[in-house]
Amino acid sequence: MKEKIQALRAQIEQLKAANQEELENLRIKYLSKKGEITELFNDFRNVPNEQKREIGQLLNELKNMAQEKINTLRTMFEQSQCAKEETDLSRTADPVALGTRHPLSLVREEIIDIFSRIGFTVAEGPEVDDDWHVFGALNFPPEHPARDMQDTFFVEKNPDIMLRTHTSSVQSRVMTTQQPPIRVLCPGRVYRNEAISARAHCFFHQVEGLYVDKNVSFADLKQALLYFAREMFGADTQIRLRPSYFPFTEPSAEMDISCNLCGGKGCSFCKHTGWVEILGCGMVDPNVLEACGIDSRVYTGYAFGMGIERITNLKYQVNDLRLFSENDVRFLRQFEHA
Ligand code: 2NM
Repeated sequence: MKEKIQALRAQIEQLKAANQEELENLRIKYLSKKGEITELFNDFRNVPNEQKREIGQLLNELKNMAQEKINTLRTMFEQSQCAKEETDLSRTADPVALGTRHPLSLVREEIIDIFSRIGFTVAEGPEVDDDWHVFGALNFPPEHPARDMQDTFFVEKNPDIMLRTHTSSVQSRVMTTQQPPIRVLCPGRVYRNEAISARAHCFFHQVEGLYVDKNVSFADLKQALLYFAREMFGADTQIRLRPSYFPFTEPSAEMDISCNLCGGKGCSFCKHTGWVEILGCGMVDPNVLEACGIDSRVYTGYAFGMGIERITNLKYQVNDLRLFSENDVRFLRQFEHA
């Protein structure tokens, strides 16, 4: 009996289990109803009385020791199991894929940024407006072709309510509610009734600028636009102004910049002229100032307007307008770091 107990002790001291199943088998082998240690307890009856005290003690020690050994092994397994399953709260989070800014938003913000550095603030207004704010106040005669059904979207066939065709409608609003000095930038979406193609869309985006004060001259306009062109397209950029016509300005001009792709040498983008058109501008027609309640004998002003799509095309060579409204993520993701 004593030898058996010694042998079991030695065995149990060396016990190892590779997994919880093996451990359970060991428990069964030694401690279950038919286990080796339990069997020894059954044999205990046959131990002579004078040895019962000593053997009993050894047996109890053996049982406790086996129990302890199995318990330690079990906690070991449970702890490593926990490490596998439990959420590690100290781990850094999985990166969340961020959206990207739309190229038109990037360019709009850049334009606003550049003009805000020379004192312009932003004004916004409704996309649905009335005839007076879109055309009447801006010196568009009643028969002007821009008012035609073919160019303007009217709301519910009402000839007085329409989708704005330019953001100057916001500027007529500003001029009727504020007295000079006025220096505003009006970014926004405008609508024109056109068939959709690579070069035309039924809506696009504009930024228009307006400066009204005493002694505002064409030279001020030219200098502001030169500053803008160089901030936007680089310090080497040249500008030129060509006479033009707009109902709300007199005189009017269109501005070209030296082609920013070939540097003015001539390429297919500038059709080998070295110049590309980027905006329209002029001195605000006195009729516009008067219509809005500004004294044209005291104040003069300049105004300009540009298409954000056009500027974006020049900056990023996006030459199909449809890309801007299709939301193809392969296109949009290219502006992730712009
Ligand atoms: C352009 C070209 C020329 C313009 C005029 C006005 C206003 F409200 F003062 F009359 N705002 N914007 C203007 C002038 C816009 O866009 C090509």
